[in-house]
Amino acid sequence: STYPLSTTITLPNGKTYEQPTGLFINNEFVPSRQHKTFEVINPSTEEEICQVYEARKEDVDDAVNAAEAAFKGSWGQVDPAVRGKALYNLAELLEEHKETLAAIESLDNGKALQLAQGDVALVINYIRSCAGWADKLTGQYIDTGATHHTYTKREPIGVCGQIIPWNFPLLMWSWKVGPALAAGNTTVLKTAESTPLSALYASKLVKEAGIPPGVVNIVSGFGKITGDAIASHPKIKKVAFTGSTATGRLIMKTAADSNLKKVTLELGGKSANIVFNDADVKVAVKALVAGIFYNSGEVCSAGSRVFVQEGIYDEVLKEFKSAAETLKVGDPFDLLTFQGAQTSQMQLNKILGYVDSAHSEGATLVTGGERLGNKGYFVKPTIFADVKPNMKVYKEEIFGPFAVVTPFKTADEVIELANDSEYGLAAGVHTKSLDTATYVSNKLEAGSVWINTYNDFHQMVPFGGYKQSGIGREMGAQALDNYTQWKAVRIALQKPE
Ligand code: TXE
Repeated sequence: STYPLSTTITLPNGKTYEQPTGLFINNEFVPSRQHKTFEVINPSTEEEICQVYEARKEDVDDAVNAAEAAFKGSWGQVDPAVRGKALYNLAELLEEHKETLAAIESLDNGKALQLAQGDVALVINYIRSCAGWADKLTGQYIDTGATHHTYTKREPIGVCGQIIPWNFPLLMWSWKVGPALAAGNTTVLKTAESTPLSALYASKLVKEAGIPPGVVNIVSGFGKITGDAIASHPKIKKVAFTGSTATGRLIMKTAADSNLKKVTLELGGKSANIVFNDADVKVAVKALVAGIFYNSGEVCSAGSRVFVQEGIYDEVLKEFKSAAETLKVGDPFDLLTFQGAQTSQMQLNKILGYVDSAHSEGATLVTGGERLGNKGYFVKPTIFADVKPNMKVYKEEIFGPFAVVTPFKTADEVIELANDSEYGLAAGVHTKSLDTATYVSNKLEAGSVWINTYNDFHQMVPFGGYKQSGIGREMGAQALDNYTQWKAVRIALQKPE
């Protein structure tokens, strides 16, 4: 028996919707060639939501062929304003469907519905922003003297492969699809195996927006099979990846060994969130909470290493503890919930493993440090203090609601501590002094520095990593660099008769 290409799902809020389950190729939902499906789990209940079709190499080939035909057809050639209009239509449709999209995201990922609503708002803003970029990718005239007429133009790269994670499924879809399409590329995107649902639902809107067949193709599937088929594909000219540093490294190797496709990566982090003696404690603690408990700590830029200057160490720790203990953790569909479930059993186990490690290495448990309940992947907001730079929990990305707190004395000392990491994604600085904020942010090796705020995203602000946290920037003007290549044209001039 064949699994249906669409299934009715009843959401925890009682509403129902139609969830597509096929692969999305050429603007149609289709079963995979082998007709294999895999289950999608609700992380709050550990029950199956539905099954979706699993793409294998031959399905990726189908998707790439569709994307290549679409690129050679109208999409890569059309007046860019037409692409802009289609993306604008898509933003409008996402807005119309925002309640359903947020609910799907919450159901599939486990995140609190109020946070999923925030994700969807940024998705809409970002797709709309990309619509505006479509007709603004201009080149330059270069004066090389009267003998030549020389200009540059920005051209799309072609078929892009995009591989995304499970912590912000729809937001990562938008960061990938938006700029790729604005610049005239076509795409084959693989969602994460634990969270395939929102991108499939959004695919219906892609078609409705008037984006032609083959421009966006979505292949649900696993990393080693579907992801590898993308990274190694000879017809894919560029791969964009968000996920772990280990997998990013592998994708870069595969890209090099296949056809040297261009690579952009957004990887892990162990970001420093630094509080100085002169900080407004209330504002700083709010930013510490946003840094590590927002999205259940499943944020690449999570402020997971908290540094507090000695003079207010005890006070900040006390306030941070009490803030963590008053956060509402549990049912994502309760609109008062701040922290929902971790996305998978694997992540839950990983976090609890780090709790054991912190205990055995002698860190001091301040709060949390255990699973909440025994159904669903919930973890109590966790803080360990007196954490030393040689401990595993200080060095490694945990990707959960798990902060490590370390005291420091001087600005130079904390800069050195913060930079002593293979990662360099983000950092936070909390102070009322303009001198401190500027001095420290200039010296931090991080792609984003938030001052008196944290995890504070905007569609026009570029985001990406220093060091082993990545290559390239997403959002803002910089995202278009990932999806365009410069062509230089020189025309030798002869004087007419
Ligand atoms: O990541 P993977 P996982 C970190 C975080 C987390 C850890 C493990 O610390 O605990 O990574 O998570 C696809 N070729 N981050 O195992 O493997 C995979 O199917 C091609 C941080 O889930 O990086 C999924 O679509 N693709 C991060 C995507 O890569 C492959 C977000 C991410 O999975 C592949 C996620 C392969 N060989 C995890 N193997 C962030 N930067 O926000 C896997 N994939």
